This record gives sequence, C-alpha cells and structure tokens, in this order.
Amino acid sequence: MVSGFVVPGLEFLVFLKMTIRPNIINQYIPNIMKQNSRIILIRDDITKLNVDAIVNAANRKLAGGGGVDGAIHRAAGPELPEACRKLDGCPTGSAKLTSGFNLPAKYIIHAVGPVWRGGNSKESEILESCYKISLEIAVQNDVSSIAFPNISTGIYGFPKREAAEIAINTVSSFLEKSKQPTQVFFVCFDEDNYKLYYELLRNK
Ligand code: AR6
Repeated sequence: MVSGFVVPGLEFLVFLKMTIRPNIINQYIPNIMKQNSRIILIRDDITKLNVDAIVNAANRKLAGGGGVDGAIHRAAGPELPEACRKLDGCPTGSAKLTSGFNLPAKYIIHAVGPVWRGGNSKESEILESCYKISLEIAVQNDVSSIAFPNISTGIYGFPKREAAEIAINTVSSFLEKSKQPTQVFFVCFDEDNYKLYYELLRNK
C-alpha cells in the first residue's frame, strides 16, 4: 500500500470499500480517485469485486486461460465456458459480454488485448480499442460501475507503463464525453502496475 497521499473524501472511500468488497473492510482503502471521483485505483483480486461489470483479459477463442482469465473462470464457475462457447470467439481489440455467473459482478466483459510484438503491429491502437469498446458495451448494458485489469500486461507482454498510459487516457477521454459509467476501477494485481498507475494518476 502506498501511503502519504492526501485524498479528499476519505469517508466516501471507506464507504466505497464496504460497498465493493464487503467482506474485507480493513485490508485497504482505495487511495486515488480522479475525474471527479469517477476513476478509482485499487490493488486487489478483480474476481472479488462487487461491481456491475468486471473486464476480463481474454484470448480470441474466449476459451479461458491463465492469469486473470483463469482466475475469472475459476470464480465464475462451469456455466461461463458454456456461455463463452456460444459467443464464437472475439476479434483482437474488441470485447463481448457474458453474465458474471458465480461472481459478485453481474457481468463479465471479455476484452481481447494485443500480444506485444515489438510495438509496430498497432499494439497501442488495439489496446485502446479494448478499453473503448468495453466501455461502450458497459453503457449499452446500463453498467454504472466497471473494473478493468491491466489488459495485455501479463502473458501478452505489453510494456506496463505504456499500457497504463493508454488505459488511463482512453478511460479519461471516454468519461469526459459520457455520464456512464459513473465509477471505473483500475484494478492492479501486481506491485509494478499498482505503482505505475498510482504515479500516473497522481500526476494527472
Ligand atoms: N485480478 C486482477 N488482476 C489480475 C489477476 C486477478 N485475479 N490475476 C492476474 N492479474 P494476464 P494478458 C493481472 O496474463 O497479458 C490468458 O491466458 C496481472 O498481474 O492475465 O492480457 C488469456 O487467456 C496482469 O497485470 O492477461 C490470454 O491468452 C494482468 O492481470 C492471455 O492470458 C493481465 O495479465 C492474456 O494475456
């Protein structure tokens, strides 16, 4: 946990913490909020969050896998692969919606990020598209609160700083133009990503 940054509205953050993950109140308090409190940075396991939708870092077959995809499939239960099969895959840079099944979240938005191939294969545009299309799907489905993992920064090897900048800029631009979603959580699992997001959001 990074400390020493004064955040306005701490009481609200504690309330928020209880709302999104009621079982573990004291483990952390989300500690950065931006864009009039609509962007919130937390370090947690995305499968535990009680939000309207969580985003999955999926593959084109929507077949499940390792990383956050594996964690989501384990937590959502056996109905999820069945629902994914019916979607018949998803192009890279796009996203598709399923129910959250056994998750606290109502929906899962499966976004397929780019594999990093050195930076000259439109990786940045494709990653931006993942965030944008996920947000569009959220709006179409009345999702008020959505949580993003750090798409493509694990097994797919996208450089973390560049990915964090793309994620933050894309979400910020979207929120400037759209009243929904009202809350966007950036959920970091590893320390590197958490520190990067913290630094980028604090300086924004
Ligand atoms: N909650 C939140 N974030 C997590 C969790 C979790 N429970 N577990 C890992 N992360 P990755 P990718 C973070 O590899 O790079 C799969 O096999 C992790 O720290 O999950 O987009 C798919 O099927 C990292 O920052 O996704 C695809 O084939 C971030 O999630 C492929 O991996 C993304 O890492 C997708 O690779």
